[in-house]
Amino acid sequence: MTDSDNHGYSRRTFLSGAALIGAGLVSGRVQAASIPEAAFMTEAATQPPLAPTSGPDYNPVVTLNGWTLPTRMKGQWKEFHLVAEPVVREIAPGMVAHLWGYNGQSPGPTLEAVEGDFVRIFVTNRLPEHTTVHWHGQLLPSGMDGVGGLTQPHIPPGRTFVYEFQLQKSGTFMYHPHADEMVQMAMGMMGFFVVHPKDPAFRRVDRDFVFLLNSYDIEPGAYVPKVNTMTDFNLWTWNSRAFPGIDPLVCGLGDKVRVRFGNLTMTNHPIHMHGYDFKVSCTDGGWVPEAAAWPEVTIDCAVGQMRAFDFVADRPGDWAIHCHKSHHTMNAMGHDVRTWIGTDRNSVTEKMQALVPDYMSMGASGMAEMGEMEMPLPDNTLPMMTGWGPFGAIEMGGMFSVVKVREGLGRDDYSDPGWFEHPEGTVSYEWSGESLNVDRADAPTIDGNTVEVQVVKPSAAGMNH
Ligand SMILES: [Cu+2]
Repeated sequence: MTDSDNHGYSRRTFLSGAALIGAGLVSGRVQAASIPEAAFMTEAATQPPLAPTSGPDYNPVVTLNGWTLPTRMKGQWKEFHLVAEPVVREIAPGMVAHLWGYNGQSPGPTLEAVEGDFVRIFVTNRLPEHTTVHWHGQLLPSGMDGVGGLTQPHIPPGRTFVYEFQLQKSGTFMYHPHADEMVQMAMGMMGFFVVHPKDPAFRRVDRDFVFLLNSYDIEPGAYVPKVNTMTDFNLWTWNSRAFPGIDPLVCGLGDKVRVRFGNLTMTNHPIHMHGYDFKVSCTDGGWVPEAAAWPEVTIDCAVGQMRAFDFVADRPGDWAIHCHKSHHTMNAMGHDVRTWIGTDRNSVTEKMQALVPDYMSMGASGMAEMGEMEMPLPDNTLPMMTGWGPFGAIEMGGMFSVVKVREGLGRDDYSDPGWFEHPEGTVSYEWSGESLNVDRADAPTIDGNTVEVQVVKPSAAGMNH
């Protein structure tokens, strides 16, 4: 039995009837007779893009460490079913967080549709408190805007609400609660919403990556975010993942590539990509006309904004992409630690170790050693900086990933190709020729003494944990 049989008239009749009454929104309620099954995702791995099965062709997006929600057509309506619920999200291998999200993950699944589509979105609330969903950036009837108390009653726990509207334009959007917003967003409730152009050729790219910038404050060893934190978060994430848990952005050589992101944290993020310049092509307000798209290598994304940039992946390599705030490429750390650079702490360390065998002094020559050492950490905690590359410790965390541009990839191949094999003679190398005296007669002094920089590297023999 088809859906239209349920209602005793054919889909064709319904479509022409809807055309007669205009938008078809009135008859929408009659059609919403059954709730589509909700799909759930249990994995944090990037899922293959979901190609359209009806309507105009489009190039589906790839949600980093996420997925796209399957839809059901019912007459002219494209139906989605979001379930707001507590979820367990792996932030990176070695750490999971107890968050709130949608359909098994935080962020929720990406919603994809086409300009002109009539969308009907069922939202079931399985949270312990009420919620709503706001469709950030969409042009829609005021009563579908999802602001609890202002445009609709809140959705109580255990109940389902329906949102119906026609997508007025293509572009880059997101969704998030507008109910107990500070708590619900601090707990991870958000998702991406991409509306593809009706014309499949319009601003088309070969690979289209999306992610949300989010942040959490989870004490080392804990599982639930502190929801009252205003700015001093300790986990800076893309799609609720921190490096090295963020999948690479895999691109075929010569592909047209788009990277889209939205910011639902409490501060701005200058997103910087190495190896290329790119054009800012889309904001949350719509497409930037091609002639006006300005070139950048870093694009700042303010709170509540969305940005997309385009480039042609014509330079093979492993290219870093990251937030340029250096604290946002760190995992959990204390921010009130003293600076010890340039000090000699050896005598203090010896005395301290006599009292506290585990005492360790670090930082006298910088903090790079933190990226190399294996310090005991509380359970369920990520190291402050971590990750190994082909040349050693990458010394990053948080909002960091790698754009991997390779020759000869299959069109839909997003699997990690491994590390880049650099052509001979193209990697920075150590000078092995004639040495130069780098000592300076005018080296800086403190109280008349030359500043001595002691290099203290942790090792099994030389340093106690
Ligand atoms: Cu940042």
